[in-house]
Amino acid sequence: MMEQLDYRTQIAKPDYTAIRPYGDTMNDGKVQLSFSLPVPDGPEAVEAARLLALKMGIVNPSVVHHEDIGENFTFIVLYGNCVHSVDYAHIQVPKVETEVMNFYEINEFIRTKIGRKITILGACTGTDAHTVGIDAIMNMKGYNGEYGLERYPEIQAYNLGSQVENEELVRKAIELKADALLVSQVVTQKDVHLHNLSALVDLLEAEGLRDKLILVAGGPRITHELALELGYDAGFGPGTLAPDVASFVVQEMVARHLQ
Ligand code: B12
Repeated sequence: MMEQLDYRTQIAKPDYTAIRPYGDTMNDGKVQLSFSLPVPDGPEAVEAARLLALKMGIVNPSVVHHEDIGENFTFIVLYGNCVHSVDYAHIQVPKVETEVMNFYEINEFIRTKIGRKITILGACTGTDAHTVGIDAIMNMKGYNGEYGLERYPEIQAYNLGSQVENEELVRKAIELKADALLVSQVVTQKDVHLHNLSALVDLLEAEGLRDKLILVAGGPRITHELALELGYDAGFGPGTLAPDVASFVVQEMVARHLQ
């Protein structure tokens, strides 16, 4: 039987109940993997990589690059065909559903629906020293064409920087009467982010503050689903811009009568 073709692209239509990676023909399962092995470079390293790929469900694995990266470690790049598929049609992912407004709409929303300036604190907490993510959201000059929250006339934005202890963040939240806390976690080694994010929720609950403010987590490995599980109101991942967060915060404040 002839495959069904999309008239614009002339590419066979995928079966959404069994999605596989796409290389150059539908369902070919083509993937590229890269990883390091703790063994010296050589034919044995290449064979080890090939055997591992087979165990991962990759058929016809072909190592296209291998390189000594020092101290008996080898960097590998291989291609192959993934034989597994997933049912895309039935995937449901929790996501932030609020409408994203622009800079002007957000300030107008605050003026008309909240009626006062709001206070937002941002910090990269615990031992995490990666400031670039939280700066992208907070900094006056902004990121990727969008002003950061410090630029918003209706928002008093305080960026506390990196390696901020949860206790210090809570102390500042009380002092500045924060409406929202934005917490950045980039390092996830040994699940340090999970412990740190949960500890903040516990502290806020102990202070009777948790329900009185909007709590948002963000970082490259943070999803909305994870944030909800940890007791946050929302989670934002890679590519987030200030209006995404600000839109959520102000609409959530109104929905929860926190004006
Ligand atoms: C720059 C960098 C550093 C710099 C940080 C400088 C600084 N002032 O920030 C320095 C050199 C200090 C550093 C140190 C380390 N780093 Co580093 N670093 C990076 C690097 C290359 C880029 C990170 C970055 O700036 N991204 C750009 C920003 C814009 O993206 P983002 O953080 O994802 O932010 C966006 C979203 O996630 C979201 N977002 C982020 N936070 C928040 C918060 C809120 C509330 C919201 C709404 C949204 C939001 O919005 C942002 C904009 O869209 C990454 C690798 C990579 N390519 O990502 C490694 C990386 C993050 N580092 C890593 C590691 C391991 C370390 C060290 C532990 C290394 C070491 N052994 O010493 C140390 C840790 C230091 C510490 N105590 O934290 C690992 C983390 C692995 C892991 N999963 O845990 C990475 C992934 C590198 C790697 N592949 O191994 N690092």
